[in-house]
Amino acid sequence: MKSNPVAEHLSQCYGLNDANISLKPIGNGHINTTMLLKADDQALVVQKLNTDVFPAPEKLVENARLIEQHLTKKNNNGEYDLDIIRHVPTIENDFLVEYDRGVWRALEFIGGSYSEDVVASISQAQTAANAFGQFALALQDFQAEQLHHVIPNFHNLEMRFAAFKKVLEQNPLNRTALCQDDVDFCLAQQNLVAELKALDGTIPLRPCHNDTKINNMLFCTKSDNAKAVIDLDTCMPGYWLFDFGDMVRTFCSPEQEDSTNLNNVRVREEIFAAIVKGYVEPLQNVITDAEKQSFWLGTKVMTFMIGLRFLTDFIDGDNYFATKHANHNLERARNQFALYRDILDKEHTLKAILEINN
Ligand code: ADP
Ligand code: GN1
Ligand code: MG
Repeated sequence: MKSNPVAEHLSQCYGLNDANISLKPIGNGHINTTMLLKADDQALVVQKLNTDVFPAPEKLVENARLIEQHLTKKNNNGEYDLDIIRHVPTIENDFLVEYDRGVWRALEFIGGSYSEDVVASISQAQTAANAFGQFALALQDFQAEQLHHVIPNFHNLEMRFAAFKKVLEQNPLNRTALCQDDVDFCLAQQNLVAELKALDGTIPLRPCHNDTKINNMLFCTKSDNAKAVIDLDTCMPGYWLFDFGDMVRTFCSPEQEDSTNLNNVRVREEIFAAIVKGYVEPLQNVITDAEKQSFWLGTKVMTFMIGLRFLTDFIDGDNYFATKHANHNLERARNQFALYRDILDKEHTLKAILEINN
């Protein structure tokens, strides 16, 4: 079967037998274009990197490979049990391929696995949170200063507000008229900036994953155990509250991140409890009390901040996140704000689960 030119080119670059090539999209990532390249019994995950988001792809690959090497050492010492996402070089020993005005990289395909967009059960939440905890523990002694800041200020809420206000001023497509209530709601949450800043110096900077969405975890098809933490592109120094908060944001709601069924967007408290239990267990000997206390702020900040980023992108004309239809980013933003509101409503319960005194 003759395949498309991209598939042919990539299979040549990576030395795949190009007899029966196929190239099919996999996953629901918002940034890169992720495809499964198959040839006979070989398979590679190939990704066209979004160079607007990652303008220096070679730095992104350097970062991910450093982490890969660190995790491999841990694995060899019996200190890390999960599979490790590994970059695959071309036959010329390059890690990036420029083709058709895009930049591609290849990763080993982790077979016998699946990812989820919505957490299906309490045990699944605990399993995934525990795996992200194991990942955090394994990176604890990784010198995070070695990492390039591939996206500077990634979780800097003050900078995210500045970007939002700039877009509001420009209002390039006059979309603010469609979302004035959402805009006002966001502007009323600016107190979170000071709350977050107040933590500086009170909790350690850690090597963080920074994108602990449920679909950045691979589960084993046979056992349903966690198989691999994936999407290491935003690993940078940060606070563990970011990773905790992003898990809450993406594990707790029974609805997809872009669901418009806002009546059902809510925090499932039992899932929240499972995240706390799963994540803290591997970190119990290293996590500080202040860090654990900061998880409440992480819960609020991460859910709100991604909503703010979706709304910013909507007003800006959908230039950052991949969208599937008009208003997709607005729908995502409203979904995240509904979740954030429910988090605020459940403050007492969620803090009690975190064992924070009110
Ligand atoms: P993005 O940066 O666009 O989010 P990801 O690296 O998260 O891209 O990949 C998107 C999806 O592709 C994942 O959610 C997962 O379903 C699938 N995937 C990615 N890498 C692998 C891999 N090495 N093996 C198997 N599936 C993978
Ligand atoms: C993006 O790449 P993906 O889909 O795993 C985004 C995250 C957001 C997330 C929202 C590099 O993650 O920061 O939280 O969408 N990644 C980048 O779903 O911006
Ligand atoms: Mg991803």
